[in-house]
This record gives sequence, C-alpha cells and structure tokens, in this order.
Amino acid sequence: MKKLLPLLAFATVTMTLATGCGKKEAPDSTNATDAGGKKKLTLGFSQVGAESAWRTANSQNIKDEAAKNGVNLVFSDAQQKQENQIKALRSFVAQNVDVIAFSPVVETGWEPVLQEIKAAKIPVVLSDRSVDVSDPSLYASFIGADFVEEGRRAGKFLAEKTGGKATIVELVGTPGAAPAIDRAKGFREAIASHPDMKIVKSQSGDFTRAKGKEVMEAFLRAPDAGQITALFSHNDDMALGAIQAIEEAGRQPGKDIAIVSIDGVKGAFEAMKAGKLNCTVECNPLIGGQIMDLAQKLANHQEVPRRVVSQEGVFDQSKAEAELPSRKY
Ligand code: GZL
Repeated sequence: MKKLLPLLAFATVTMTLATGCGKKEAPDSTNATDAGGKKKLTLGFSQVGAESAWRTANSQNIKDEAAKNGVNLVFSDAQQKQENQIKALRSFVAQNVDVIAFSPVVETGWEPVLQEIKAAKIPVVLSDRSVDVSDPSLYASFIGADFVEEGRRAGKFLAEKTGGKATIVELVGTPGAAPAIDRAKGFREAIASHPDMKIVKSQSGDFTRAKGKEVMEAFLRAPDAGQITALFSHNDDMALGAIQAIEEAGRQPGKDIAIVSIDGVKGAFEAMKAGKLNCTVECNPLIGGQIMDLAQKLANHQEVPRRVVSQEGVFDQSKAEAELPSRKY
C-alpha cells in the first residue's frame, strides 16, 4: 500500500454514504478505480450510530483514513439498531465488497449474517467492539480497547480518590454492548477489595448525554439521594449529562459527588478543568488507519493478528489543563 501511495495520492475517494439501513444511495460503488485505473479496495463499514462524541470521532477518523489510503468506503450508520446493521452487512454482500468491517452494537445475534458473509468469502474485521459467536472463523481480526481494564482503571481511581469509602451510582452503556458488560465487570473487580465502596443504583443511559442526564435526575429525586457520594459512568457523554443534572439539583459535581468516566473526549477534559469531573479513562477512537491496514492485508490474502488492542491512558484533573490542547477528539 505504501509504495502505491504516490499513485493513489491523486486518487479521488468514492465514499458512498449509505442510509441507516445500509441501502446504497449511489450506483454500484465496488468498481471504483484509482487515478491509474487500478481497481480500489472497497470496504463496507457498518457503524453503531452517532450516539456520542467518541463515536463521531471514530466515524470521522475512519472516513479520513479511507481517503488517505485510497480505500473506497461504503459507510452505513445504524442509529444504534442491530437490525439496521444486519441489513447493511447484507447489502455489503450484495455489493460484493472486498472486506467488511463493523462495530457491533451488541455482542449477540450475529451468527446468521456472519455465516452468510463467510459463505460469500468476504473477510470481516470487528472494529471497537467484539461479538459473542461459537465459530471463531466468522471474523478475521478484532481491533479495540480492553474494556475490562478500562473498568478496572476507573474503579482503582475511585478507590484512591474516596479512600475506599463511597456510595456509588452507575450509568451503564447500551444493554448487551461489549463495553457496557466489560466496563461493569472491571469496575466491580477493582472495588471488590473495598467493602465500604457500594454500588447502590445502576441503570442504562445508552451512552448518550440526554439519557445520562435523565437517569441521573431520577437517581437524585430518590429519597436516599443524599447518600450518593460517587458516580461511575461508562462513557463521558453520559457523565456530562449527569453533571448537568447534579448542578440542577443544587449539588457540586466533582466535589460532593466524585465522578469517574471513560472515553477521554474533549468535553471531559473541559469538565475536569472546571473541577466538575475527577477522572476520565481514555478509550481511543482513532483506529481508522489500523482498520485500513487490516483490510488491505486481508484483501491481499495476508496474515493478520487475531486481536489488536488500542493503547490508552488515564487522565485526572491534575493533567487536564496541560493535556487539553493536544486532544484530537
Ligand atoms: C467504546 C465505544 C463506546 C464509547 C461510547 O469503544 O464502543 O461506544 O465508550 C460509544 O462513547 O458510544
């Protein structure tokens, strides 16, 4: 790919943006060619949706990296609905794309469509989230974070921050999604050795700011709300919504309610700088270049690693101001 770059540098990228259900808006896009007339790699990508700042940064990076690498991207946004993803995956098979990548909104329910893709001999890359399937040959590679470790890091921070004593409410991600399941698991592992750290309420905010605010408002309306001393949010968007709810309830986010969340989006760094969020555990959305590399290798029938883990850090208030200018998402 690298040696082709000079040729492809002038290539225009045909990016067919499909609607949520994967229906193609443009004529058949899999015969795209580069400036030299060579057929380009066509990658079908089914994205979860646009539910959070993390997701929109992930989508933009995938589109940018497809353009940079001369990949013909057929992109579909499923609006967080599995049935839309399944329709999009089937439309990629019908278009006979070279490689399929997708970020599965939930872990289960993928065997039938993945069997159809396998029968069509189209290689699959899992982006960001994994699937729970019995047949490992249904996908070639999974690139994404270690969500259990992210949950552990959040729990470890909160234990240190609160001296091992906290009455915790939890904003959970999309029910059945790998990051929701695994972040919850890792967080509970990390606080298990602190008997005075108790999760008293746990409810899904579906990874969105609006739902995160709504659920936190309900937590704060309950008769025992005064006991809440900490919030663990599975992503920054729900945490930012919760911060709004906490302030509207007359309490001080980041002070009388300690808050730890996950993603590391710019909004989280701004909230930490304002003293309203105590920590964000980074989850890197900028994996588009690695996805294009995996897709190219698979199209060339080359070996690819079964698992690629994104590298990430942990950022608390003390680092927020210095780090903010260099944040890319
Ligand atoms: C994590 C990703 C999650 C983010 C959320 O890799 O799947 O989905 O944490 C996003 O912000 O909605």
